[in-house]
Formats: sequence, C-alpha cells, structure tokens
Amino acid sequence: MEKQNEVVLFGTWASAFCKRVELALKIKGIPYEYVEEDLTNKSESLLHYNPVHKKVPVLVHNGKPISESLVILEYIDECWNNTPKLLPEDPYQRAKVRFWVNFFDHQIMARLLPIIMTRGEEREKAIKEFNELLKVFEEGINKDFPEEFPFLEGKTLGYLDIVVGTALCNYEAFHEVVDVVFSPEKNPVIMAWVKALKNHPSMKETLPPHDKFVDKMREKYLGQYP
Ligand SMILES: N[C@@H](CCC(=O)N[C@@H](CS)C(=O)NCC(=O)O)C(=O)O
Repeated sequence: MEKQNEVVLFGTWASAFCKRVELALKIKGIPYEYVEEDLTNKSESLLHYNPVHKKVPVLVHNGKPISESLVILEYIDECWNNTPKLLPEDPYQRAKVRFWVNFFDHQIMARLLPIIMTRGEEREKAIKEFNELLKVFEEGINKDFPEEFPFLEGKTLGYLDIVVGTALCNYEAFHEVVDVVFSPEKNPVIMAWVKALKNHPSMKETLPPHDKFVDKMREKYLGQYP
C-alpha cells in the first residue's frame, strides 16, 4: 500500500517545465518528495532515470521513471483519475486542449529563449514571431473554448492553465530583465487569463519568487552581454 504512493520529482526551481509538474501534483493532492538538481553537475540518479535526454523534470513513481513534462502531466492525470481532472472527459475537447498545449509548448515557448539570448535584428525578429504566434494562440483558444476564457475564478486549473501559467505568470520578471514582449493592449485575452492564473492559490504557491527569478535570469542570460 505504502509503495503505491512513492512519488519523487527531480526538478530545478527556475524551470517552467518542472513547475508544470509540481503544480499538477499539488492540484491533484498527490504527496511527493522533491529533489532539486544542479544542472551544472547532474546527479547519478538523474542520468540513470533519464538517460536519453538527461533533463529535468523526471517523475519517479514506485521506482519507475517518466520523462518529458507533458508526458508526465498526462500520466499523472491517468494514474490518479479520482482526483480533479486536468484534461476534459470529452475526447474532442481533450484533442483540442492537447492541440493548443502542443502549439504553446513547441511554438511559443521555443521563441522565448531567442528573445533573451539574441540582440539587434535577430532579437527584433524573435519578438515579432513570438507576438504573431501569441496572437494565433489567443484567437485559437478564444474560438475553441468560448465559454472558458478568461479563466474563471474558482475553477480547477486544467492542462492548458498549468502549461501557460507556469510559463507566463512570471511575465513581470521577464519584462524587468529583457523588456516588454506582451501587453494587455496586444494580447487582452492572454493578459486577463494570466493575471487570473497568477492569483490562483496553487499557482502562487508554485511559482518561483519574483526577485530570485529576476536574479537568475540576469545571471544566466544577461551575464553574456556585459
Ligand atoms: N521537453 C522537455 C524540456 C525539459 C528541459 O528543457 N529541461 C531543462 C531545464 S529547463 C534541462 O533539464 N536542461 C538540462 C540540459 O539541457 O542539459 C520537457 O518538457 O520536459
């Protein structure tokens, strides 16, 4: 019986990919042990549990490792199916949520790093692409989930809320370090949604502290551009 509840999360505090998993575990009320990884000196356990990508997050459930944050979130939802559901019951709704989660993960999140890491024309191009993709995302979710946006207070956080919230709720830190990349004028639906998500108790408990996150971004990214 004890064995069934053995859940260990290997993560790193500033990673949105890891925060997704932490948040999902909290929403589902699943007790877990957390192991903070130093990515400059990865532990033997991490290399053993994720030999393919050697990345966090990794969830180890009863000794069995699962890698890739989106795979982990779906595993958690299927395995603990008597707790609040992250994905909708209806197969078509599930498909639509998965579509937009993947779009956000592969397209939008992939543009965040170039905004931080590049300068000049290259950076302008990355910001333009990011804004265009965000607009497509905003129009898409607004059309596909007309009754759900902006996020309603009191609602349980779902798959899309978790993925978007853990990536964008730190937008003030992002703006402080690299400038404004999205705004209420350009992205009203997303801004209203993100602001509501930021105030959700489980989200507040999970997000990294603002000042610590700003310092980390400065140290990691701006350090290269004295
Ligand atoms: N697609 C992966 C991305 C995970 C990822 O990029 N993890 C980073 C931390 S944010 C990592 O472990 N990096 C270590 C490395 O690249 O060596 C997921 O969704 O889990």
